[in-house]
Amino acid sequence: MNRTTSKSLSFALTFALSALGLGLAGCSSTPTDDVYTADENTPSVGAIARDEAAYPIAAGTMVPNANGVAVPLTTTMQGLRVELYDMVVMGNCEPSDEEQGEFYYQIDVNGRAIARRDSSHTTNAGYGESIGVNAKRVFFVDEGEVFKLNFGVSEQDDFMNGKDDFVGARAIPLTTADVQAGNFVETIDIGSGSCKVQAQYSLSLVQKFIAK
Ligand SMILES: [Ca+2]
Ligand SMILES: [Ca+2]
Repeated sequence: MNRTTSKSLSFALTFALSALGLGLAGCSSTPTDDVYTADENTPSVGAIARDEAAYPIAAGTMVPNANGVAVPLTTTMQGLRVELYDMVVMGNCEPSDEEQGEFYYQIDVNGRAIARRDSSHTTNAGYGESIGVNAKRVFFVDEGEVFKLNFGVSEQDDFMNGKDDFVGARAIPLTTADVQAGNFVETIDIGSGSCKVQAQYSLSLVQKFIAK
């Protein structure tokens, strides 16, 4: 996984803001969604991964596969779009219902992050409130090829409250057969009881296979 670009970008941004005398101190809402692989950081493959390319894409064009690795598009591959939406807090993982939890997470496809907030960039949300997630990714797979959408969510606690709460994890195996008609949004529970969030995602087809 290559974070060099986002790190250097973040460094450049920090430097620029510091130069302006603004600084980033206390800015806990720094978005860390939209993490890209090395191949997805190249202009042409990146445009496809970000869903900014025009369809249909011709066979032979380098496209991102489910791992975010550039491969030549074959006539049997299909293009999919995974979209992630805000997660709703159903239990704040704190001693009191009145408090807000400090959430961080990683959502990945086949182990490579497509949305991430680390423990130093938590987002605060209480019961019924939303954890902002806004990420989408396009990639190509063959019919029947299984890829896994993985959700991992944690909630941060200070030293008074012991270690962080692990809200939960879900691994969802998907194939092109899981694409539903229309803009169908799937809802899943992560965690349980007083430490639980509800995540939403959609899977849609951006390009059918070229052959047949
Ligand atoms: Ca907690
Ligand atoms: Ca907490």
